[in-house]
Amino acid sequence: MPKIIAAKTIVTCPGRNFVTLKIMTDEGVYGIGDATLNGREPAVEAYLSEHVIPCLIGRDAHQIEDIWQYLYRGAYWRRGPVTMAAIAAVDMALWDIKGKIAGLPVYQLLGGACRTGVMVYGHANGETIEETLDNAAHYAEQGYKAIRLQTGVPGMSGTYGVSKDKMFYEPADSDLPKETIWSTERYLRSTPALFEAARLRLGDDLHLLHDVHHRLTPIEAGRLGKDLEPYRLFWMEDATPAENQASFRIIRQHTTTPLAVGEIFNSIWDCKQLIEEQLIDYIRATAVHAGGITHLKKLAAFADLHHVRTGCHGATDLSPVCMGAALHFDLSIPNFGVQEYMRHTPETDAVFPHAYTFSDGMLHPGDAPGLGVDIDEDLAAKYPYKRAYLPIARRLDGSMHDW
Ligand code: EZ4
Ligand code: CO
Repeated sequence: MPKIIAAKTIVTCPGRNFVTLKIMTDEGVYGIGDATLNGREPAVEAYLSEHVIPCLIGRDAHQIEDIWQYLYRGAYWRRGPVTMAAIAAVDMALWDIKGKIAGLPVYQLLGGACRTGVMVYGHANGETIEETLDNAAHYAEQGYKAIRLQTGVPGMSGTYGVSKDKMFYEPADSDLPKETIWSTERYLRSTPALFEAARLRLGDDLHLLHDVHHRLTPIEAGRLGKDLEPYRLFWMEDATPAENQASFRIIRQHTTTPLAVGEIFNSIWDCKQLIEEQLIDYIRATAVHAGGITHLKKLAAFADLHHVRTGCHGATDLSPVCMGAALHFDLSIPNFGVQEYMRHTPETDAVFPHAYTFSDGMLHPGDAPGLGVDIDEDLAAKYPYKRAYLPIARRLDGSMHDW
């Protein structure tokens, strides 16, 4: 058996913060896992160093499920993003090790490929509709088959999803949370016009997506979904905060626009009702924030029984290690829907050399043994941690809203 002899965390900031766990075995094979929790990176780093790594030493690295159960049940305090990101990092690293020892890419261990590649969606955005659609056309030229559209709400600076740099979007850009303003009325008025113009200019073949980013009440979301129906969206994402799963019944009663939710979920229990009652169409839980490949596999199997497909979160705060894990998972499950793909900067790609490649609107994890993603520790050490927080949003009267 490959015995775990050491493990360590690596924190680096090649443009943004990433926490990576590296597990070493007595056979000389190591594995890596992503443990990045945007804006709370040191909390997961401490959880791993203080509470997880000491428990791993001496264990059989092949016992992925048992180690998962040990960390989940053994903590007594179950779930939560910090705990689940830490467990996820261990899980990814162990799949990486198993793949390297077997000489197989992880997707082969998960049952093999169900498709030739993983359809991804890119992010097109702009302050104006015209600018957003210029960007979308640029994505279409690069071969993307699915594009998320976000545009500035007139009269509101700092709209979610709109970035100054057209190819890279990094919302965690401030030492303390930046304050933005929000008006539901203005947003509900301006958004349908974006999709009307998009269909006119981009045609009917592209999949179009939109992220509401937790801003609406259920009845407001029902209204937006209805207004967007003529433009046949692939999905409307995070229409309302989802702590109250039953609230999605209201949205469902009012619109046939497909619904996606779950990038902040950390276990199957966050979406049990959403899936069981078929209140959503796509579940967006990710490997890093929802307990790794092992837990996502269970979640996806449960979702498959209820006609729910996957759409893993893939923003830049999920490291290339998580992207690698997601692609092996996406390739191997029957009910894959789409994978979010926000490209990392060249600095980040250099710190995390990887086997996954993009072509014709699809990503493929590659055939390197394990996850096919590595970390250049010398380069990582050149970029020390820098505190960076996501913004907050306030309504026009100054009260707090959901960002
Ligand atoms: O705001 O990843 O769909 N993507 C998103 C992202 C999230 C960030 C938060 O860490 O909603 O932009
Ligand atoms: Co989102």
